[in-house]
Amino acid sequence: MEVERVSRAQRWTAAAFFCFSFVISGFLAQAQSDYQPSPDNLKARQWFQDAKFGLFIHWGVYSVLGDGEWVFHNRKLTLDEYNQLPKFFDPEKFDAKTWVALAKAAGMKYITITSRHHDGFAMFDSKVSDWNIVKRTPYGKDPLKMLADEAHRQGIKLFFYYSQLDWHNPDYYPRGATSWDNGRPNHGDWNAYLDDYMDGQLRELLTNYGPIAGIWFDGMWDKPDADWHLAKTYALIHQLQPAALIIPNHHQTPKPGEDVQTFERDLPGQNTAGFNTKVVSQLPLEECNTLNDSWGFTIADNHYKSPEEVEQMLVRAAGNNANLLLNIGPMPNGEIQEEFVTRLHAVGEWLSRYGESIYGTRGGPIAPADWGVTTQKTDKIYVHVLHWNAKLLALPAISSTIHSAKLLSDGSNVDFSQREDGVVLTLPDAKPAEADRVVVLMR
Ligand code: H79
Repeated sequence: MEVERVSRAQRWTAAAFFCFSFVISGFLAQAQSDYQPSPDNLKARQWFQDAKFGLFIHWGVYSVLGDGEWVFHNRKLTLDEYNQLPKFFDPEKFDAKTWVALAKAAGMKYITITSRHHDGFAMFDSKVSDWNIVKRTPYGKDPLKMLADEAHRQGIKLFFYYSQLDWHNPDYYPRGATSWDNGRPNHGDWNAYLDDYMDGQLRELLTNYGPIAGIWFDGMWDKPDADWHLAKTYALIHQLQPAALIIPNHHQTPKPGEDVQTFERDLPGQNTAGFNTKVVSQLPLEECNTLNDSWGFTIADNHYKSPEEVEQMLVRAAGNNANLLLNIGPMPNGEIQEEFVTRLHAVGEWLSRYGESIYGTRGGPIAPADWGVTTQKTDKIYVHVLHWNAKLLALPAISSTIHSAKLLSDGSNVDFSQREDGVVLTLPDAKPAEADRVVVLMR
């Protein structure tokens, strides 16, 4: 009898709690449709736009196979096969201090790391499921915790990439465009996947790691027409950390509650990749791209971009009013390969000289073109000459009066003439392997 009464009381408590949380989440969900970013969030957006350059890191149990982060899908592996991978993941060389120091040496202001990719494997200590690094690998530690602590120590911001697409969890059902028969049952609880599993993990990520700069979502394109309970998830994030920026890589126009618009392997609005939207919103913008051709560690990929190519990519992003999030895929032993390290150092060295024309700027007054782009900050317009061989460069009209033109590299004067229909610059010859000739116009 006694037992019965207690359990009835418990049931009532649970029911009341359920109703309460339903009302609260309903309220919060509605709140996102007329989302007003908090003052802290708006400040974070400013910071983000000033930061300009971030390090993207794809690292997971897939790294063991050295064939990219899609290997589970590309080889059509079964769950039983893929479940063996964590046993071989033992990154004894992982050192958070080295990773953070590398990003800083490259002139980067933030790191965005895969907390879990499409394989659903949590690279952090998650209590929501044991499909995680602490429970399943010989390593048994939480690298995201070490990275978060070190990022805070060294003063660099940390974002968590989080895949909404899941090739492992049976509750990711009905499955999406990338599904294959890997041994999952043909049923599952979609609501539980979103509300318990995903939101549960996001709650962990935004509770246990100190201030997190934001969540970078990916994979919604796998089920573009599904109800992703976005309002609820976004409200949860903004409730736990109001300044955290929500950056969704869903390839669609931004939805209520989102803080940054990101473009995969494309400048905003260009859609050379074929899956990005051409709509460019008023939100802060970001382009993500790779330092070689891969996201996750790929042993056969040696198509590394040169430092000059990366510098130009960064400059073109800035000229398009966007950040560059540049990706590396560290090795399964926790080391970052030398080819990445040397290039990142070279870009950092370049930024130590040219950073003034990148950090804290916004897209300039002249439309980006093949010859180059402009950025601007207070009374300065930075003309970035990226691809122009002639002595004279004729720019479109600039509304303000230009008082002087100087080379950023050595402060020497650049001849110019301003007319109603344009500005003509007399350029110095480009030096060998010079990524960018920057002319500073004072208005
Ligand atoms: O994490 C990295 C990649 O693993 C992931 N995003 C970056 C940051 C990524 N997955 N896929 N892609 C990038 C390419 C996109 C492919 C798509 Fe499609 C083409 C998405 C929609 C059309 C193929 C067809 C997949 C879904 C439908």
